Amino acid sequence: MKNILIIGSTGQIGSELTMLLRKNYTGNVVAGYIPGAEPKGELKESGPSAIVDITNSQQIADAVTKYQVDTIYNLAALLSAVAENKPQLAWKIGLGGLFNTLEVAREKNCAVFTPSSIGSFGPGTPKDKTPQDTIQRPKTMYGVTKVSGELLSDYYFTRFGVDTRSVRFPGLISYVTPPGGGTTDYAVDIYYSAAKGEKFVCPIAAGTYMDMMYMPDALRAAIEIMEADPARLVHRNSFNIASMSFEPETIYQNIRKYVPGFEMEYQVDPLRQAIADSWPNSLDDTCAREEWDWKPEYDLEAMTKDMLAKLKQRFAH
Ligand code: AKB
Repeated sequence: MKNILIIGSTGQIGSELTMLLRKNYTGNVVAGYIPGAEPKGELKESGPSAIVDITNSQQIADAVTKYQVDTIYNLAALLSAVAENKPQLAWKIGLGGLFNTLEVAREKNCAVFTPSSIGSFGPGTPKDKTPQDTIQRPKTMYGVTKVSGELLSDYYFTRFGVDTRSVRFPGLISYVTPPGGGTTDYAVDIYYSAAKGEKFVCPIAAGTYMDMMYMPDALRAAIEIMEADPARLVHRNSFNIASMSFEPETIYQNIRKYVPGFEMEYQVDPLRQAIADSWPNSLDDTCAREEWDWKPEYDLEAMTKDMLAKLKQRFAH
């Protein structure tokens, strides 16, 4: 049995991860949320929830004590493009919030999962098959918070023994909760346009490769890393994970196999394009495969079939 707190439970990852954790574990799985982003429907009905603003350490501590939490999933963050427009807030949530979470975890003996990202790398990083351990000098505030978060999480493990673990997520694609303000969001939006029968306006230039992943694989990674045998872990914060790398033309042509008349034009967003250009084309996830048996299940083809089927079903009603 585990008692789990998810901070940011109503976001893109949290809304699905909370439900999966409730299926997998018998203990309390507490949906932490901020006012204005309350859980709704099944997420609200299927388990306990609590107001937990990550910038308020007392609220984190109160939820941990009340529900005897032993594991925290810290999913609070501003995505890359939004963080670039609000760098002070991005730091406050990303790093201030992580510090609050780690302090509560240290005092109350909790394990902590905090996602990092392909955004933790920068233009000086090897672009193809980016190694696990390499140059991390990002140029965005999102990247700065992610690489600092990796360091802080490793520090709390080595200095205080807090069981911190993490993966570097690629762009995550899902039909459930849309992302907000990321650089990789186009790879979600394109499916919505195709399923609705609309033309897609792509904000990322042709030829821009980025790593992407279907949400079921990402959720499994978040759970499996926390279940991994600690004796096998050489790394902790954070593991490269990967399943597919593509550029806009590849995903467009893949969707056209199922939606033949689908149209796309380019209107490149300079902010998102500059961020994308500073990120790797593809990551090498050998360490995750060796240290905790990571293996993705979905490739582009399988993801496209599932995304279009689920979205067409939704828009048919
Ligand atoms: C973003 O685009 O900001 C995120 C990420 C890759 O971390 N999806």
